[in-house]
Amino acid sequence: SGKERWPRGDESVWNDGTTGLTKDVNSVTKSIVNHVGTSLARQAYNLDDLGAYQATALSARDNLLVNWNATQLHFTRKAPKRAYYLSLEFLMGRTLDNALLNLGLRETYKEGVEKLGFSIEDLLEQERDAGLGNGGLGRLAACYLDSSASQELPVWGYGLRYKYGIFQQLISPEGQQLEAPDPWLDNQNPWELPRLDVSYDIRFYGHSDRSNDGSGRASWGGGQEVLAVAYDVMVPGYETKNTNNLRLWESKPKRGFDLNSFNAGDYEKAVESSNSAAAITSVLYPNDHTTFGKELRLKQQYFWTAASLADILRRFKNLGKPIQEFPDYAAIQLNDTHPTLAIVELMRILVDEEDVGWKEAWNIVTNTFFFTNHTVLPEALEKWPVPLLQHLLPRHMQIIFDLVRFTFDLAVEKKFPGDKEKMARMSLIEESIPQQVRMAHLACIGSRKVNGVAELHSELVKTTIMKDFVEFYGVSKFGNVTNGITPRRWLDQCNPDLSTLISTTLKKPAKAWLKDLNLLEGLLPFAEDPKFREQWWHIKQANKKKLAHYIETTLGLPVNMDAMFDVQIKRLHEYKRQTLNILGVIHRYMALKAASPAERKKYARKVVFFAGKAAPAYYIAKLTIRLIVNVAKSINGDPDTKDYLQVFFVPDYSVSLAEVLIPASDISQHISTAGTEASGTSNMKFCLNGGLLVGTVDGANIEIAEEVGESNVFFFGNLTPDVENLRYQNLYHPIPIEEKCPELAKVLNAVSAGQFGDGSVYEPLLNTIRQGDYYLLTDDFDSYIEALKMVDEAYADRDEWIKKSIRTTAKARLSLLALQMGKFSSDRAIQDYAQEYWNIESIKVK
Ligand code: B1H
Repeated sequence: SGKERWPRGDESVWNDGTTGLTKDVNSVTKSIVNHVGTSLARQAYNLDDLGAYQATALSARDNLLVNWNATQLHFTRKAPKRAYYLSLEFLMGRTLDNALLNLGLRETYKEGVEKLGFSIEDLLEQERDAGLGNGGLGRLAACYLDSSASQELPVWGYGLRYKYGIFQQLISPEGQQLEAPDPWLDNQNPWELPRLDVSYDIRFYGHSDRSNDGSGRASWGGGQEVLAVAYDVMVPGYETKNTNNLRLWESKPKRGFDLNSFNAGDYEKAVESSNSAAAITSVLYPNDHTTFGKELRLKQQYFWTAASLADILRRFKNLGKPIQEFPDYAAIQLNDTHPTLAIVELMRILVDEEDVGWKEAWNIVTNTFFFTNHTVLPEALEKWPVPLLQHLLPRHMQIIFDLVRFTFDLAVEKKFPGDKEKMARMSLIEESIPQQVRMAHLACIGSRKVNGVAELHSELVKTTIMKDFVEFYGVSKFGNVTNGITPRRWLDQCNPDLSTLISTTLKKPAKAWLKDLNLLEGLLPFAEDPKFREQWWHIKQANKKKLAHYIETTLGLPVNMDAMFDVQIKRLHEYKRQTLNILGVIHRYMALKAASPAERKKYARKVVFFAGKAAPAYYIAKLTIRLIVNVAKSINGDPDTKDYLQVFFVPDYSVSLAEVLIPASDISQHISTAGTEASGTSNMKFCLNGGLLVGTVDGANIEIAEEVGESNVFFFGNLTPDVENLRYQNLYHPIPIEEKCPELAKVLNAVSAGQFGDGSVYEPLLNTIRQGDYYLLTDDFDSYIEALKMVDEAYADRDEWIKKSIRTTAKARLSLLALQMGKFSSDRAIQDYAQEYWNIESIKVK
């Protein structure tokens, strides 16, 4: 038949040779020792924690590999419809602890490692974070991978293997953010498998020649070719054999170096082009919510989408089905507009290479893709200059123009005859100089469905950036999938003591709640049990101590343990309003300073924590960091107030740091200007760990309050429908700040006057508030201070506070849907996508 039979040789010999899982302590220690000697070529007598971590990781990896292989084989045989999650960011954090937990081997490895003379906690600390993302969008992708595998869904992730992830943040003595590279691969990465056998040629530049047969086809040639090489990362499900795959692409020069130049004796030029090939995946762009129109970023986007699509198509073609059935076997989710070129690339392949007619090709495309929008902020909406696209991807630019002329514009003209303004608003091309391609419009017209990430946000998508498209397509194309978080990492792993308390209290089969967060509701009656409350409080105290210890060892400062811990951790951005928080801190400090020692005793004791990175070119955000650091310096050094107020800026925020900060929080801040934060996901993580929220009526805060109860969320501030008017007022009819918000005016004047170091440094930041006040600090300051007062009062009643905390955890789950998952679990979110969007089903690997 010409087909080879697999396996070669004797099948029983093959099966016999397959290494089994390490199931007991004995096999764990054996496998670790074996890896120390063979994989690491080291010996017991000089093995440090790093070496022991590496050997342990390799041993755990062997287990993952067995499951991963079984899953890939099973899925290949069953050939189900699969979903592909295309994301430029996967913010995975550390892997070892998660792998052991999901394999059900955490206790076994703990014991094994101890027998070898190490502590598992120390080894876990050796691992570097995989920081391949900026913030919420990238972490969401990581949570979705965990949930997909845990629910035995055939979902693969596709991304880029950046050599350098999100930069390391340092803080200078003056309080300025400095950026250092993050060489996360320097110590080897045991969690990836290089697949040198899986690679694709990716073309850039060159020329596109249209055929003159009227078919619309063209051939694209010349230019530069770069090699995409696959690296696979295993994604284990929780308590299941199913282990999915995250495929990350690395760019490599196609032929080592340019032989022509080499032979001509120009060695420098010969390696130049190989350097430029390697540069494509060398670094993650550290901006979130702004687009810069840089050629290298566009190269990343095309390189990644083209390699991923080629891989997906090759897998489909192995099934031997007609190309028209592609959408029955593949659903492709676009994580924001970053992978939008995939739509154009699939058109190109179908039309130019697969001989599919234009109309039919468009039909296949629009049944394959799904698009998630993550922000309505105008500065974040991607646009690419036409000349740049034309130069880098000449064929794709032709296809986009053809879509405009032959497909989209015709349909719009037919639906809204003569409405030139609407045509212009909806066009894929913005008529600026130079012209620009609007990626959100392209993503919308090329997708089956478009969704936002929380109810309010999805409404805003429909009424603002996609308004015309809702009229055109009808509203059913536009949906909502509220974000979720994985409870495995964000409770069981990061807060093991609370996890144990919950498990022993619920008395269900051990940890059943980790797969069905609705079970947490069983905690509600225990809020009335004083003994349980005492345990709950003790665990929070212990977590606060861990954070305090971290602060003492990294910043060298003692932390007041007898205080409320107030946390704001997220990317630095004006819309997230860290500035409002620090100005509120100054306000509190000034009040404490003015109070007599007796009066001071009435204040709640408080420690305020900030953490987060600013985009390196975001001047105002960096100034905010500088203000926070210097305010912290002044306040922490003031003996009058130090028992009542401390402030810390914790440098180099990361997934691992979040795992320390979140379980330690009593209250956290989610205080974006209404209508600006699409969802937020840390808000859910805090609640799950029994932390209360102070926040604006924005993003997922709203749905969280619906679940945990309005009395457990401290809301303040203006509402979304009023924002536009207030902005207009602030810009065109400003009221002097002394009149509008005297308390805030006092604070700004104190900063200007140099109470926290040279005031002139902060003028540009203060002026954003004094002039224009786009993010409405002057409108929300008074109600913010009022909300914080309510927090103080609530915290003063310890028993009531603990009840609120317990209820918040218990209700961080309630489902509005008939699904057996907590609303804020990413398990629920992924089920929404699987059922309402992708149309895929679970398959259990036996
Ligand atoms: C979110 C981004 C984002 N929205 C551009 N948009 C980026 C945009 O590198 N870029 O070009 C990177 C990131 N990130 C966040 O997504 C939202 O602000 C959060 O509210 C939301 O929770 C999160 C996940 O949906």
